[in-house]
Amino acid sequence: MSTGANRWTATHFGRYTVHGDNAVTLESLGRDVNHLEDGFVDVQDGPLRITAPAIRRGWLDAVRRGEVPSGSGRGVDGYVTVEWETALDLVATELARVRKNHGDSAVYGGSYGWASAGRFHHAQSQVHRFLRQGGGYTDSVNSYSAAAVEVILPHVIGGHSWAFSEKGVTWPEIEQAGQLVVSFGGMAPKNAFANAGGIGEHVQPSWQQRCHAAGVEFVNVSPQRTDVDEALGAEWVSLRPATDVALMLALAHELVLQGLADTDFLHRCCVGWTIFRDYLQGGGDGQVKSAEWAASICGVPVSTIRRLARSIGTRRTTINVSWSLQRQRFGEQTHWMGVVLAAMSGSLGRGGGGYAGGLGISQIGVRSRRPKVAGLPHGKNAVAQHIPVARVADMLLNPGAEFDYNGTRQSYPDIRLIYWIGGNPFHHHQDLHRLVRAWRQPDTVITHESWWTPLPRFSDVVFPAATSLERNDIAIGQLDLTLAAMHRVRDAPPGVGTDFDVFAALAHRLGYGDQFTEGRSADDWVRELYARTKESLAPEGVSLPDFATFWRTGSVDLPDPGEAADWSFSRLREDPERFPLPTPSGKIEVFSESIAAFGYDECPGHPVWREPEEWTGCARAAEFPLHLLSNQPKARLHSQLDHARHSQQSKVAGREPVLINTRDAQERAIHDGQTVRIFNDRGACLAGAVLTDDIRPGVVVLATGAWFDPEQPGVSGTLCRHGNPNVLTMDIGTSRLAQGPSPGNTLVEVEVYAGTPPPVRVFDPPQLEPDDG
Ligand SMILES: Nc1nc2c(c(=O)[nH]1)N[C@H]1C(S)=C(S)[C@@H](COP(=O)(O)OP(=O)(O)OC[C@H]3O[C@@H](n4cnc5c(=O)[nH]c(N)nc54)[C@H](O)[C@@H]3O)O[C@H]1N2
Ligand SMILES: Nc1nc2c(c(=O)[nH]1)N[C@H]1C(S)=C(S)[C@@H](COP(=O)(O)OP(=O)(O)OC[C@H]3O[C@@H](n4cnc5c(=O)[nH]c(N)nc54)[C@H](O)[C@@H]3O)O[C@H]1N2
Ligand SMILES: [Mo]
Repeated sequence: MSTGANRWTATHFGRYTVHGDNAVTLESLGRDVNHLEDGFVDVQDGPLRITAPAIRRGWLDAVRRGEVPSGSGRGVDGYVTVEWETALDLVATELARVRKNHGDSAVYGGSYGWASAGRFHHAQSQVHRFLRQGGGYTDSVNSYSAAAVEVILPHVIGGHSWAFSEKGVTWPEIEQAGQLVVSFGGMAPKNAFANAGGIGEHVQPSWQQRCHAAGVEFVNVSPQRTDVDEALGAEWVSLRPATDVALMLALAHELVLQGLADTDFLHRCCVGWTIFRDYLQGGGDGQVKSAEWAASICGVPVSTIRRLARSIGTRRTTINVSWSLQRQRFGEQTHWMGVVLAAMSGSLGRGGGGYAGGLGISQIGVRSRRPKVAGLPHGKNAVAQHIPVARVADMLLNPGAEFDYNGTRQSYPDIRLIYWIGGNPFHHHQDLHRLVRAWRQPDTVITHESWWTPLPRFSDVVFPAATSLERNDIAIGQLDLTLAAMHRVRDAPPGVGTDFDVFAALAHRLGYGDQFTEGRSADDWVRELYARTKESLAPEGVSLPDFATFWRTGSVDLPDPGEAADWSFSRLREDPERFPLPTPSGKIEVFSESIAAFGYDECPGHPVWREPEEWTGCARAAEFPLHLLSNQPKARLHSQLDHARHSQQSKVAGREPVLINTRDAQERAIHDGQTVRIFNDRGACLAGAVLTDDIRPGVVVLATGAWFDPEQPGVSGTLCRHGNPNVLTMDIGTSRLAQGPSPGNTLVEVEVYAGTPPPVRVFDPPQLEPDDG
């Protein structure tokens, strides 16, 4: 496709002008440059680039002997490079064998992950379409990001699983009428660096500034001071991790005591208020949810709780709950309680206040929706079976076992083949040693990757994938208005193909090639998706330029579609009978009959405080006294580009930095910059110490995303030399309701690493042998 003089591309973290030909440089078009793209171009041809199909030695030998392959050498065996035709034939045959002998549900295609920006080459869309057309597969539901909210809030406020993010308070409203934003888990500026699908405009920081300038005050309730932009002058309420629900309950109790609870709204627009009020006063568990009670759990002074309650009850307040709070045991409770606190505050359904789920993350708060832009159709999945996404290791280890999810009882399928592209489970999943064991169960694991990240090192067949700089596409981010052209600005290295190329070739071998491609090339599809977008926006009075003009100018700004008209909290407040919510009662469910009927003690009919198994208040803390937070990394998007310059520059003595409070460090004789060992009874990793007073004593922070670097691959409990926190986290669902991930409850101990630490090896490319057979 011809591009004219100027060329552009987009990533999840920005939009760029591209200079040069093949040897390109990227110039950020963002106003707030975040540097996440630094080094992206350099790694295109680096030593870790995968440039030929590669097959695990043990798998290849078994298949060539006509045997069913075993997963026991996964993560340990070396790799053989093969011809494309060889790899394609082997994979087509293996897919057909598994489907025929074990049924379509034996294929796991959940393939969770962020992949890259681009609507057509979106890896998950490609793999889902390919596997659906081939007969279907076991899929996953919900996300690692917000599983607990996605499942609980449809019961409480109604709507689809992500309706909470469309119905929350926005910055324009707060600027106009808001006075206070109380943010549980803060709104860390770095979390606005990235947005799924792209960021056309980096406006999150400027919106926050505008609200600050308009006189809005901010409170950062978090173990970390830096979780709110320093320029906002926020008050820091430092609390013990994983205790927010106790604090919120005490705030609720104080609102009642101080006569500030909005009883008119609670009676008219909510159900179950009186049951919940009894609970606050000790009903059910005999415990009054007083400020004194919460202070002893959360480590927040009684006077602060009382004062904060008064502010919340007397000012136009947004109760913002970050998603990190629900990536914890009983994470469902944090956002349910956030909604209830907002309902009590007097601000819900009045402009500029109420509940927000994740304000400050990506583009959340900037607007309510994005315009409809066409993507690659997935088609229908003939297999109905699915799992909550974070239960993948449970599924692989326990085929046939029953599990609970959102009021249903289901059983795990027996997975024989995993097809996973565009994600990195060896970054994102909890308790990685358990995952390694689980991952060995299936016969076959297939992936496509651009680099030798941990996932291909645990796969049997690896196809070399073109990067987003090597494909034409169109992009738009969540809650974004910029439809962006992504120009193919360099040639893929010889031997590399796109995900679409792989699937088209496999589909042809399996007899549904024409159905998969519909006779279109990749570039035809990009034009087609643009045409479909243009057509679907026309009835709304939006007239897009023709494709050639769009492609030449690089982007088009679409009009803000505004709020969805289906329902809103303000209309609920106005007249709950005329404007009901899409919940069973038509009101906000402070008490949910549906949830109560599920009979889950850890998630009963109204929000409750339940002590988690792991927090600094439990007996385990005698052995592992520090609470580990594994938050999103500042220097990258998850594990993406960990090998590139920007992430590499953030390392301390070559390892992932771990933040330790100065006092905790002194007690352990740890100096700034030293290599430390972080451990518990699930695993251990090395990291580089960074001493700070910006985190609460007793808390350490090791961001996610350092490439998993096991010292003895395949050996349980082995040291990760690099600093991946998921060797330490626990792999248990949030509750039987949502079964979301719970990395937020992790206790560890930290010590100076004695002796010479072993070098990080994960950035060495694996040894590849030529095919001899
Ligand atoms: N302990 C702990 N763990 C967590 C979290 C936490 O807070 N704490 N957060 C969780 C959250 S919220 C999330 S969303 C997950 C994120 O987990 P993931 O989304 O799995 O992480 P990424 O590193 O973005 O993985 C994307 C991979 O896809 C590859 N890729 C990119 N584009 C393409 C493409 O076009 N084709 C192919 N074939 N591959 C491509 C990249 O190289 C990269 O390896 O992590 C979760 N894990
Ligand atoms: N730069 C960058 N930005 C990103 C991403 C990335 O990888 N890199 N990932 C994106 C994705 S996929 C997602 S889902 C979002 C995630 O957005 P979040 O889930 O909100 O992000 P986190 O960084 O995990 O957590 C935010 C903060 O919560 C605080 N916190 C942790 N536990 C507790 C607790 O128990 N109580 C309280 N009060 N605070 C706590 C921590 O100090 C942490 O810094 O971010 C997105 N933005
Ligand atoms: Mo996420």
